[in-house]
Amino acid sequence: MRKYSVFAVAREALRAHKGWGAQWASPEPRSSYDVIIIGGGGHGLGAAYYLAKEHGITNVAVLEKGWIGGGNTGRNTTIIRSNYLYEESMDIYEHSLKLWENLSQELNYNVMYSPRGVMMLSHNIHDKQSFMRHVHANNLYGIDNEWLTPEQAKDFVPVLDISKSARYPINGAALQRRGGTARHDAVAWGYARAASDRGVHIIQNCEVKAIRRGPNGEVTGVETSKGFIGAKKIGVSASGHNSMIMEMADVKLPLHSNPLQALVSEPMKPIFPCVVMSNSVHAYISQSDKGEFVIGAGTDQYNSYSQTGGLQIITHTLDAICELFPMFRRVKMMRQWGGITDNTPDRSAIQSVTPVPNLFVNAGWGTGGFKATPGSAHLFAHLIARGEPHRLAEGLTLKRFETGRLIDEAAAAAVAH
Ligand code: FAD
Ligand code: PYC
Repeated sequence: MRKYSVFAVAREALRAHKGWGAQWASPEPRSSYDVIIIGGGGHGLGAAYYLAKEHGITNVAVLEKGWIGGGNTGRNTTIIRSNYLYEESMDIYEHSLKLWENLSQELNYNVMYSPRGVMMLSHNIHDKQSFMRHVHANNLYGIDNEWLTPEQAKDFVPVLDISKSARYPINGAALQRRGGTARHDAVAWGYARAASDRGVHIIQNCEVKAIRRGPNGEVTGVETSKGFIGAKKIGVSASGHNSMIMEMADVKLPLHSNPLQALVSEPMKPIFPCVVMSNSVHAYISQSDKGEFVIGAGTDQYNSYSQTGGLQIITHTLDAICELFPMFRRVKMMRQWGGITDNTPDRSAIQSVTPVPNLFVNAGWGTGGFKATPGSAHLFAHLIARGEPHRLAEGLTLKRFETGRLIDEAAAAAVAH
């Protein structure tokens, strides 16, 4: 396998041509804004779009230290689903899934949302009990999720080996048919263009280095690589780096950052109709519209801000894929890359006011925040505009770490992260 980073190439392209998305980027920032959002990923750009569209707040800047969508938004494996166990999770992920269903029309930009189904393989009685619990919880909450026998699973994914002699035999599967995939960087570009059309400034190559505070502790602006920019309100949405940025305002968050990797194969003819995940074996795979198999690896167990990850993690993942799908053994892998996830102790996100007046945070989406992008952005905009959480995000505030009422969405990524 060749270790080759598309991001190195992209960085060069950015330097040479002022970056992807340059057509929507504002060249220089104003001296101050009503709202600054730190982080030009899907969540930050989406929040800016909804601030403008739903709250009439257009004097907004999104500050991005690199190029928009160059963080986890452009590095993930694009799995979209809402089959979570707890109400706090189901609320926001189902809200998000509903927004995905109409997002291309909403933004007039094809985000290639493809509800091709997300199937979770069960290999043993523990898996089965756990997935059945999810199926029942989801159905009671009005969310689609169904249990399939091995034969029904094979009908849906003909290349599945359901023989008893398989290395990891399958005793059934849970299927969310409305789940699926989307084109990740299109989401950033779609929100960027739509936000820009409404007057939002998108400022790339603008790293936030410090948060300035006024006499009552309230935020007054940020020191950046392009100088000081004033702000009445600041929303921090810088996945992987949130704890570092919040420390600039003396707020300590319960987060740790870990690398997470993915890889894609050479393109093949269409053969794989949906997303298949196996928690017990830790492997998941789908096929992109270009024909590449998209494969996600596990999280490195050590904390790091490096966007690479350990080689042994991906070789383990490929072992698992080859055991589950022996027919893929001779497929060549083309590219590998990593992102940095920020993770909470209960594997659920944080969307919250903070002890610092007019400073808001959207963090802790860990290995599963791509699917949350529209929902999170929509509810984060509400939080920033109104100063209080939306009903659907009430469970995600920092309060739970004071009271100890954690959510414990243990299988948050549906694979063993
Ligand atoms: P990002 O896109 O990371 O945006 C944050 C931005 O903040 C970055 O662009 C960064 O450059 C910028 N920034 C950081 N520091 C500063 C600063 N000081 N100043 C200015 N800007 C700054 N989720 C799923 O739901 N499904 C999946 O299948 C899935 N697979 C994944 C696979 C991998 C390999 C990885 C890494 C993640 C995966 N995720 C998945 C998680 C998902 O990618 C993230 O949760 C989500 O993309 C976070 O989006 P975001 O907009 O918050 O962050
Ligand atoms: O959230 O489904 C998910 C996921 C799978 C791999 C990474 N995230």
